[in-house]
Amino acid sequence: MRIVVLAGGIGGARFLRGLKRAVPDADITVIGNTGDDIHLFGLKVCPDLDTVMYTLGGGINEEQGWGRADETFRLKEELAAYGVGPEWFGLGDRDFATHIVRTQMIGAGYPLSAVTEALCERWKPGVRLIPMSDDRVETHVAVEIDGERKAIHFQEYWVRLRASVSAEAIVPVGADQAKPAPGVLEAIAEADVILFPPSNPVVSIGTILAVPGVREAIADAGVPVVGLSPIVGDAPVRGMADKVLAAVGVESTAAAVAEHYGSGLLDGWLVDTVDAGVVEQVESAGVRCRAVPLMMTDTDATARMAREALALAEEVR
Ligand code: GDP
Ligand code: FO1
Ligand code: CA
Repeated sequence: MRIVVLAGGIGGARFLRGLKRAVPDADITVIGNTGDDIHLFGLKVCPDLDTVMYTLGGGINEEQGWGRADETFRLKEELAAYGVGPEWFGLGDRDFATHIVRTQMIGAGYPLSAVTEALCERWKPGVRLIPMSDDRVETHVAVEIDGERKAIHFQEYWVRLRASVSAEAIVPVGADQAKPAPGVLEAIAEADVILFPPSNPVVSIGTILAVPGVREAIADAGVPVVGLSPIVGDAPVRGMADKVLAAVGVESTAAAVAEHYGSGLLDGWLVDTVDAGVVEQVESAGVRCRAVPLMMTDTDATARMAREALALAEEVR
């Protein structure tokens, strides 16, 4: 079975670990979000690609969900001693190596997709991980700080400000000019099923869908498209997805997120059992819906979620 998954960072990566356990023989292609990418100290950092790669490759800091296990911060401390920041973004020593290799390869002319493939030769994530695009796309957030309106990088909004200022707009800068990376449209066209894991609908999956051609390819693939809600009981399970949903005018409910994707794109939607009350509402909007436990407490629980998503895909096929 060929499965395509559109993934952000932590939610996408953890779901993929369960999906691999649920269907060990499946051929899984992950289309990764690169809108979170940031250039720091002359290096290209790809948080969502790395989160997927480290999580599936066994190198992730499990508690944090991002960055490397057994990490130290000597380099960051030395940079800080020179007054060189940003101090608010925690790049660890082990993680730095990934960004150095990536930046060196890009400088030598390799596209990000080839670089990601090379990095995955070390981590062996057991899936094919492709960035959504080789072209630079950077999510910016329009905010108002002290009466002044400005656009800041998504990481500054998310990590430095912890989404504490109200976001007026979210813009995937460069997306309209970006081309899907080699293999993206092909994987979608050849898929037997397409899954939206419980990733951020705006700044993870929304950014991937903003790359011209991707949304159309998914809608035209003619195979079941099934998503899992990142919103449980009217709040994100983790993080501040409610803030970016508000910025695009979407309520933080499992039903509103399904409606945001739309029945033109989505065939099936899983909500948590606490949200069983919205099943009828989602179905009346033309999306088949089931309520099942959606907390990724461990890999077995996550594998059950993946099996439910695949079962729903068979129902709507
Ligand atoms: P990020 O790039 O690290 O923010 O990760 P993603 O975009 O892939 O996923 C973030 C989303 O995952 C958040 O909106 C969370 O609500 C959601 N999430 C995290 N853990 C769980 C879980 O156990 N169950 C569900 N349903 N959603 C989760
Ligand atoms: N998230 C944080 O909350 N604080 C950090 O200092 C931080 C550093 C960091 C370094 C590398 C990396 O791959 C990810 C990192 N993240 C950090 C996570 C990440 O940038 C965000 O959680 C996601 O991009 C949000 O989607
Ligand atoms: Ca992310």
